[in-house]
Amino acid sequence: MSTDDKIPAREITPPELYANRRTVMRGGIIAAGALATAWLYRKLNGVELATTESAPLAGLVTPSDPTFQVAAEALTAREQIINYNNFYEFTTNKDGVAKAAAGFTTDGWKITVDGLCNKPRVFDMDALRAISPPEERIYRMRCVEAWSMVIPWAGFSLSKLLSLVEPQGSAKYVAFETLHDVERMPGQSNDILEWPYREGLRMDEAMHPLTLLTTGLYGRELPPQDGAPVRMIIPWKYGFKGIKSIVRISLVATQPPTSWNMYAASEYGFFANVNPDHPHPRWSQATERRIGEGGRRKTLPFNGYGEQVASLYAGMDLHVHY
Ligand SMILES: Nc1nc2c(c(=O)[nH]1)N[C@H]1C(S)=C(S)[C@@H](COP(=O)(O)O)O[C@H]1N2
Ligand SMILES: [Mo]
Repeated sequence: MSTDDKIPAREITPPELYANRRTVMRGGIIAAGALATAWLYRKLNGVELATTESAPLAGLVTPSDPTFQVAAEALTAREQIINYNNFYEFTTNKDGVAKAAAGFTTDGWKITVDGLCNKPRVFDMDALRAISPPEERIYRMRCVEAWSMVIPWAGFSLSKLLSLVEPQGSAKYVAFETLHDVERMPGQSNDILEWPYREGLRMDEAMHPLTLLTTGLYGRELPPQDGAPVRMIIPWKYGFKGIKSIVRISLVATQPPTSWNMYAASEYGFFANVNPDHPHPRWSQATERRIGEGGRRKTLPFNGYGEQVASLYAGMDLHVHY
């Protein structure tokens, strides 16, 4: 992988090619920030597609635990991942997020970690990256709107960050907040959601090793449309739990308010575990459309991660705690 590896080669990245690039990538250390983020567009059948560039991730490693790369299906092409997004801070048009977010810069980004912990701390991105090398984790992601992708995310378990700040015994939940800055996120002038976007996890969910504090995809830093510079991915939950562009992580005693639950509690639960047996009030969750493929797939309980996480919900009625 060289830094002059320009756009056309990865406009559409078939999984085989990507696998080769990964092998090359792992052969050596790549300097962070070697390539400035840049945005280019091309037209495909009259549709503008972004070919958003971002810097290669330094020191990407393969996780030692193979259960962190559990998705057996083909990867979704990078071009599709970065051109079909939900990010209401920019636009509610999934095909338009890439363009609407193109000018978003993350220089000087900071994340405050506070609340019920012994060592509250503000992390800049260098401090965050110093916690752990990014691990490449191939995870399924399933949107509540019944589409799905398989994405090579990069990051490390949120538990590593939380351990550093030493949560107190009274901390039962973790609350997350996205940047609130209407100048930089023009979609926030629309009050469809109450800003900032908020999400939350129960402490045991937050500490689960699959829960990924995510800084990259396809071996590169997150592009703006996917939540630069840092977002959550909780692969057994619906996509809306994967809050983007995080500026605050707080340890709290009670279940925190969360954006989609505030918007319509009967439709979007706090837990939001992928559950084919629990339909959304307006549509089934039994099947999904895998972006880039024809036909539909059966949706799996806990999005296929039941072996790892079902025990977290033992004894809970999943139709009550949807
Ligand atoms: N801050 C913020 N985070 C967000 C959203 C959003 O609108 N704002 N959309 C969510 C939804 S509904 C989904 S499906 C995923 C989409 O992530 P992706 O665009 O990287 O695929 O982001 C989630 N995180
Ligand atoms: Mo979603």
